[in-house]
Amino acid sequence: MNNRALIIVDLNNDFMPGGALAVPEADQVIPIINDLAANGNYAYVVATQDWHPLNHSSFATWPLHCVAGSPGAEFHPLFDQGKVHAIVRKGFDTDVDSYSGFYNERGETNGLAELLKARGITRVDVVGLATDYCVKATAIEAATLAALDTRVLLPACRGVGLTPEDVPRAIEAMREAGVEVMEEAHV
Ligand code: VGL
Ligand code: ZN
Repeated sequence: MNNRALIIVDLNNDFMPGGALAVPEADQVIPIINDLAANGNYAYVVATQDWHPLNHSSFATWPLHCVAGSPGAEFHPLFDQGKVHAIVRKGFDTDVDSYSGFYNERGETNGLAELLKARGITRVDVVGLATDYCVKATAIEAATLAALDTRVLLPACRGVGLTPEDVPRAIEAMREAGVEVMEEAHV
């Protein structure tokens, strides 16, 4: 039985080159992710979407980004949503952020675990942006809180990399949480 889902993290315009919180080379993951979503290997495809109110607490840390309803919060136009079954928004509560697609920083669900459970999903591949923030948090919670067999496909991820150690540290943290970190995306 195919019980694997693809979780596509935060392909919002604001994380793309030229966006408010641009992740280097972020647009390079889009064709890879389009191919993964279309390849028939996944029983379920879900995309998370960073989605903040104008007065969100995240803007103490980060530049204004992914403001709900703004063009920067929309997905990149080349991201093919035709194969996406569900979209899970996160970070919409003013006073609490949610790097993870699963639970916010108060532990409240965004609904992702419930969607996957309802579909009988036991394994997930996590891809998208950013390796050192939302991909990391989503993959770790997938492997731990949601108890899913979790892989991260690195060629389909890009990191913010505020310091050069951030992405390698994120990879190490994911591995320590039981995530299988894959160097290739041909899976
Ligand atoms: C993210 C910083 C702020 C991410 C979201 O998607 O990794 N990073 N909001
Ligand atoms: Zn955000």
